Formats: sequence, C-alpha cells, structure tokens
Amino acid sequence: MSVPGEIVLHVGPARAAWWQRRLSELLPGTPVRLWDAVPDPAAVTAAVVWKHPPGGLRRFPALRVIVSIGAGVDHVLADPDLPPGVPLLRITGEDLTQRMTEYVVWQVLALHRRGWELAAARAAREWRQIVTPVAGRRGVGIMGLGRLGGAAARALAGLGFRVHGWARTPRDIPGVTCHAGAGELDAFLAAAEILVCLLPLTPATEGILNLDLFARLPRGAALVNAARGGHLVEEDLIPALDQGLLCRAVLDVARIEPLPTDHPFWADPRIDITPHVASLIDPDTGARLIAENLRRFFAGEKLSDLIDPARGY
Ligand code: NDP
Ligand code: OXD
Repeated sequence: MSVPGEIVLHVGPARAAWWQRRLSELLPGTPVRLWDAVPDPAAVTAAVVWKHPPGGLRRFPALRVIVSIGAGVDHVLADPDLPPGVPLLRITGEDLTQRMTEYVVWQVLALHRRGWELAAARAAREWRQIVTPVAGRRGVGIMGLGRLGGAAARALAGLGFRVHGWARTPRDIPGVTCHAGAGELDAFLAAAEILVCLLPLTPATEGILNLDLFARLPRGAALVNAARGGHLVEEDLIPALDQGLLCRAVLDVARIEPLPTDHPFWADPRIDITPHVASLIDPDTGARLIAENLRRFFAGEKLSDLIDPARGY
C-alpha cells in the first residue's frame, strides 16, 4: 500500500529514525522525509506530526492531510499559521482506550480506598485500618464522554460506582448519569467526589479546572487530570488543597512537560504525578493506525478519526 506524493514527519529526535523506517515499511513506495530533510517541499502531500514548529506546515503547498501522532490534536491546532482547509486526523483505537481505562480505574480505586493513607501508615509501621464506603456510595464524575471518557465511565459503572459524565452534547451511556453543556455542569460537579478530566484541550476547556470549579465539587473531592496540562490552572491547585476543597490530586499531564524539577507540585505530598503515561500508544500500533488512516484518506474511504476544526476536537 502506498499513498500519492511524499510524507513529512515531525516527531521527537529520539524516535524520528524509527518512525521514518516503520512508516516506510508500512507504506512501501511512499518516501517518508524527516522534517529538516525534505528535498522537494512541493512533493509533500501528508504530514505526520507531534508538536511541529508553528507555521512550518506552510512550507508544503500540495499538503492534503495532517495526521496527529496521538489522540489529542491541541498540539497541531496550537499552530496559528496552519495551512487553511487541510483535513486533520488523529490516532484512536482499542489499545489507547484500554490503556486509559486501566489508568482511570487504577487511580479512582486508589483514591476511593484512600491508598495514600494506607501507604503512609505502612511507612510509619502502623497497622491502621481504614473503612471506606462501597463503590455504590461513591460518586465519580468523568468530564468528557468521548472515546476515552466514555469507556472509562462504562468500566467504573461496571465496578458499581455512581458514575456521572459531562459532555458538550447529550449522551446516553447505560449505568452513567449523563449531563451536557454549561447548564448542567453544576449538577454534574455536585455528584463528583472523584473528578476525572478526559476533555480535549480547546479554547472552551482551557483552564476549566480552576478554584471556582473546585468549590462546586463536594468538599474534599479528589481530582484526576489525565487529559492535558492546559485544563488545569496550576496556581489554583495548591490553594484548593490548602482550603480543603480538594483532598488530593493525580496529574498525568502538565502545562510544561517534563514537569520542571523545581515545580512546586513535586514537593507536595498531596499531589501524585505520573509522566504522561496514562495511555501512551506503543509506537508500532501507532504507526499502523497512521498508515491505515492515510490509506483510507487517499482512497476516499470513510474516516472515523477526522477532527472537526470548528469544535477543535
Ligand atoms: P473525544 O474527542 O473522543 O471526546 C471528547 C469528549 O469531550 C466528548 O464527549 C465531548 O463532548 C467532550 N467535550 C469537548 N468539549 C467540551 C466542552 N466544551 N464541554 C463539555 N464537554 C466537551 O476525545 P478522547 O476521549 O479520544 O480524548 C480526550 C483527550 O484525552 C484527548 O484530547 C487528549 O488530550 C487526552 N489524552 C491523554 C492521554 C494521556 O496519556 N494522558 C492519551 C490520549 C489522549 P461531545 O460528546 O458532546 O462531543
Ligand atoms: C495523546 C497523548 O494525545 O498521548 O495521544 O496524550
């Protein structure tokens, strides 16, 4: 299988050669060029990118499609100088969804069972028994009911949690109380003792996790942000913990990644940090999905991973 023209690739230097080789194997006959080594920019018809330099895609006058190496496309749409009208695709798939579901279930169960208190007791050689409510008496709120949020909500409902979900438009998920839009945000938040963010980062969701929102949760709620660092107003998190609005936070993402070593979050024992690993796609699966999406795109077949530029996701 090949696609017409050439592919330009922008990905971190550590893996660029690997991606180039793998995409060339999967799309034999299609030249795959590294970002800084494109002999003929006019021959490029597809760009496969992760955090490309803003304005850089304008170099390719025949560009027909952009593919994000990831489920999120905020890193592409952050470019104020994108070539207009070029379709944007992302990666989704069962592996990505399953990994995120595992991460969310892991973190929600740990928060629900107050795992951090057990760990502290163990460190102090203390046999401290903690009784927690059963899942059916714990409200979990999932912000974003798309591929990832929808699957996580179903899994948590299957474990017996009282799951509430929030999306932009009405959704219907068995076992999940779904809320939609700004008008139903308060009702959703009031039920979320554990709040999980799985929203895309768009102008409408940037900074949505802030002090005002935390004040509308049940007092002492816990936060899991597995979406994007830009959802959280970072300066609001420690005050929310200090004020008892939140009891704990789990962050898989940060505004600046890697999180700088002198960032105050590292020093705060109420904040658990994982290094953007909630659902890292393994590169081989990612490359296969990208190659298949490109094949479908150029064959004019139906695409499920197409981004709506007006919505931003
Ligand atoms: P989808 O596009 O499938 O779903 C997005 C969901 O968010 C939809 O339910 C949508 O509502 C809802 N939504 C969007 N905007 C708003 C809004 N303004 N108000 C309320 N709800 C809104 O995304 P995915 O589930 O595939 O992924 C979510 C995000 O997870 C990605 O964008 C990415 O940033 C992040 N991610 C993080 C990873 C990690 O390892 N930490 C790995 C992969 C992704 P509606 O249903 O009405 O359209
Ligand atoms: C993604 C991610 O968007 O890894 O796929 O965050």
